[in-house]
Amino acid sequence: MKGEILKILRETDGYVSGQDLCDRLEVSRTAVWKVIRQLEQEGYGIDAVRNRGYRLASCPDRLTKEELDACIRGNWAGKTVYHYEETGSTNDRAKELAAAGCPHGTLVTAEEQTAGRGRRGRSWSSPSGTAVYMSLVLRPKLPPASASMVTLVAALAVSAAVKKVTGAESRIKWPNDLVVGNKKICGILTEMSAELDCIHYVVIGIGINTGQKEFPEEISSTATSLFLETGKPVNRCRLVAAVMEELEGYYESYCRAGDLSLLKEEYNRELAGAGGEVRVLSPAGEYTGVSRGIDEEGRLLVDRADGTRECVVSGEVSVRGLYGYV
Ligand code: BT5
Repeated sequence: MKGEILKILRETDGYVSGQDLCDRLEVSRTAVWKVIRQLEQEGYGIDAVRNRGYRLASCPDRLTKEELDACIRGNWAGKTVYHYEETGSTNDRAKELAAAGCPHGTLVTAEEQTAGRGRRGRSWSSPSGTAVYMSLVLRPKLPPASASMVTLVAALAVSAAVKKVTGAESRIKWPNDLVVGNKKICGILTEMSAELDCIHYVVIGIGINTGQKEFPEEISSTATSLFLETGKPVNRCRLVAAVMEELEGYYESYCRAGDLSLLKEEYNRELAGAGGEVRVLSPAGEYTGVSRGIDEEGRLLVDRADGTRECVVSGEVSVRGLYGYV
């Protein structure tokens, strides 16, 4: 009921009468009053005025299930939310839920991760309360080879959501980072469970640096947060909701085409370093070339000095600008 009351308060411009809340939720006045007290204890500012009712004056900067349920308005992405105050990795929780049969679009979020992961065993700095950690379960009806494209779809969605909610212009560093200026604000980790010809599920894990004022020394020269870039605090709940909303649109384009042909142009417009020189670091060796953007399968096209074109598949490769991280 807490979530429903929050939702009504949020959607109402001005006051909602206590009676109105009772009628809509079919509960007693005392029950409503108890929930209002609970919300106040959690840091919500609620104006209560005799004969007028209740009005939401301010929200705490906390992610809670109730807040998320009230903010997320899409058709399927984030319809079911599992929120943890603290967990090892939201990707691990999402994988457990997916293996147990949770629906497409189930979202897992956390206020803090104690074992946040990047790709290939790297770690993701996940302090409490100052960033977004979320993982979404998807069940695409596409062959397993298509799953890596989901990372690019998610990058487009996060970039659009960041722009909408904060005004910040981020760019995509192929395949799974978002950068503002030359520093990373978001990383995406896509994991999958599949058989040879069918995907059981895909989990997209997204970490967005929203409020950090500083970073651990080892990443301080490559990492930044939206707060550091814009000088303004970010409403994390709205950001999560916007990512869900954007993702629905991009994901549907991806599924309709079965590849990125409908999204390629937009992705390439958002791509950092397109037309510039990059260094490709792969297990087979290192080479440089000019980045020409992605093809419809999400591979990065790199023209080498000898005139040959490489189609770089994400996975074992890293791409760096010649003069730094981007
Ligand atoms: C990534 O890996 O960028 C994917 C990160 C995915 C994190 C999310 S949070 C929710 C979900 N649950 C998880 O456990 N993970 C996902 P990769 O490209 O391998 O980059 C990792 C590297 O980024 C590290 O080795 C550091 O150099 C750097 N790094 C670590 N934490 C960072 C942070 N908060 N901001 C910017 N850079 C960071």
